[in-house]
Amino acid sequence: PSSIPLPSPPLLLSTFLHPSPECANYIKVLHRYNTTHLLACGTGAFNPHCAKIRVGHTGQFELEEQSIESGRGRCPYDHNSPVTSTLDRGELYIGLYTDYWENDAALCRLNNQSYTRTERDDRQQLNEPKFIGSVVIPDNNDRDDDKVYFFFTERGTDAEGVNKAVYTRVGRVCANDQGGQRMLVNRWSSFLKTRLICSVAGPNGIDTHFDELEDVFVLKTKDEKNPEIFGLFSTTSAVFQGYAVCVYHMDDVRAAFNGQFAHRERPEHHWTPYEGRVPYPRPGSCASEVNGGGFSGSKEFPDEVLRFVRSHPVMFSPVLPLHRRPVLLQTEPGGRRLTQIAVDRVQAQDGHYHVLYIGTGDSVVLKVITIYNKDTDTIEEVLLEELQVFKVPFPITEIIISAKRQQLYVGSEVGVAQVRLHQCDLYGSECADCCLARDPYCAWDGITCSRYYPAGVYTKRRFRRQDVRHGNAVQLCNGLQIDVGEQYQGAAERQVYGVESNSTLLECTPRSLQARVMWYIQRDPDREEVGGDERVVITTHGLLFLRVRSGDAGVYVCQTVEHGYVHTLLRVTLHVLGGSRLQGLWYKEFLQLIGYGDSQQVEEYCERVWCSGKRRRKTKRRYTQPMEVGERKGRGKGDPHRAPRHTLDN
Ligand SMILES: *[C@@H]1O[C@H](CO)[C@@H](O)[C@H](O)[C@H]1NC(C)=O
Ligand SMILES: *[C@@H]1O[C@H](CO)[C@@H](O)[C@H](O)[C@H]1NC(C)=O
Ligand SMILES: CC(=O)N[C@H]1CO[C@H](CO)[C@@H](O)[C@@H]1O
Repeated sequence: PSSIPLPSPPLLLSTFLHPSPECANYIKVLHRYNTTHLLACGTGAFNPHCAKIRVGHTGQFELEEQSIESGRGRCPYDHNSPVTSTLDRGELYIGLYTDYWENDAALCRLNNQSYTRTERDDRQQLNEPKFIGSVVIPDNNDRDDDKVYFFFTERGTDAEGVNKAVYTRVGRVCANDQGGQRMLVNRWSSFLKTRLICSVAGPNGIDTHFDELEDVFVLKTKDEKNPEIFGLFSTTSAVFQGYAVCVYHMDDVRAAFNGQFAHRERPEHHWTPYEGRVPYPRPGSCASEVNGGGFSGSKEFPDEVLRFVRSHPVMFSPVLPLHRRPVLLQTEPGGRRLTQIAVDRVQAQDGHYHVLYIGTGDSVVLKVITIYNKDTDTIEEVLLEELQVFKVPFPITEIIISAKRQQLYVGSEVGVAQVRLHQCDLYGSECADCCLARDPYCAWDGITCSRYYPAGVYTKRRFRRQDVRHGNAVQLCNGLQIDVGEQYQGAAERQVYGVESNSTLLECTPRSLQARVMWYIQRDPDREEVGGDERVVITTHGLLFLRVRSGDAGVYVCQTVEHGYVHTLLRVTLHVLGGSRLQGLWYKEFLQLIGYGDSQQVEEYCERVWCSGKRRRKTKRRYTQPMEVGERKGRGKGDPHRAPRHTLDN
């Protein structure tokens, strides 16, 4: 091909040109190689190739023909084959099946001079792995101590063939590992691995483990030595289907690798901590100044160290997640399949938050925050938005955040979509709506719900109202708009005409499903709550009179209560007309009769009575504006599956 299409995996553009989809060139490895070039490797119809692509200033891509070379060992043959790679200081670190038959799984480093990898056919090192993620993380300021971490799943190796359980692993090597001199030539001399745990405690004391890693996201922080690691897991249990997100801190990862080695006399024995003497330098450590500088490279390590690391690649302690449990859990039967995760760190007025973007099997991206309550040791999930990214349901295969552009790039087999990280104006035009949304990107600036910037980013910022942790709109928004008691500023006024003995609906739909609706009838000077009975029913669409009576006439107030915030949505004046008086009257004549000569009000009345279906659609669209692609759904709280579902009904 004269050009390798972007962006990354899996790419189907060329399927249209080929009779068989397998023969397309799927780009499986794509990295920024240097300031001017990208490195891309594709399956090339079971004939992997790599090439450099020049990136022009104006965004055009040009394949360097002379740079095309074999991609064997750098790209799988089959586009369905799992692969992960990361490029650091010109070196490519990659986990993949290197051969056509997918017998040889390896974690490798490639550069122009050398090729270092895991041992072939060593099931202790890798056993039917599925590669998910990889990242280079420094340990300290000595670059020779940098470690490469690989995230993958593999089968347990207990008693050959009996235990086929899948475990999630984090494995690591020294970035500067050159292998051994006499043994372990071109093989890692520092490869170690341990288990990543993501589980919930069961009522019977048996934990449910989420062992199948689906995706991993490494959130870089200012301290590059301590990124936060987010794992999206599923469970393969026969009785229970679910997903979980667990967060890991580097302290805990390092503690596991600095802990005891696991040891087993024979494959059918249990793992125990290795109690014998551990050789020096400690197996798995790097040849660096920090480690004493006694070895200029791994080729100088004593054979004893290499032999030990070869026979004890597993650590005894697993890595436990933050708070010892998932931050997000989805265990509802028939719930959504979750496929991808990306995380943005957002500074809000009351601290910083992790906004999780979770891709599903049906083209949706869930935007969620999780809030840990130290006092109760509980985690609250708040679903902020549900973004239908593609119109057709396809699994999300990639989510990339651009902090610079404040955009999300979402990939699936059908294409790539660009979605804004936040669209604060969709939360409504009032302070309370903005606060109750609890979106850390958004705050009430006195006029609109708009992007929140921490103090100092822009000078002369107005006071911003935001409360992500509690969504306490009463405290924040009172004084801006007094909405309790007898004052109803901002509430819509409406007239409704009912015909005696016929049914009448006083329409009032809250913006959020979590809000509780209350109805009052004004009986000067007080008001009375409408309780509802067999004749008057409180429905989700409003107050329904099955057979309205003349005594029902009056002023009705529709209020919602959410997080203690009372919001008056509507004041309706209900007029009840005697059935017999209507006979033989044309509606305009009738209105004139009761004193509504005003033509605008007549039109309104017309619309309400005769065109009510149309009108309802108009008001609904305010909550669900179509996106650049697909649609953006409203907000909600708690479990993603109890999220409000505002549907487009036109
Ligand atoms: C980037 O790499 C390409 C391919 O090796 C090379 O031709 C180019 O000169 C490099 N650019 C810079 C700025 O080093
Ligand atoms: C890679 O190595 C080959 C042979 O040793 C050499 O000809 C080539 O210039 C090297 N390429 C780079 C980018 O260093
Ligand atoms: C105006 C109107 O809709 N009137 C109806 C009220 O209900 C009675 C019986 O339920 C109907 O016969 C009327 O047509």
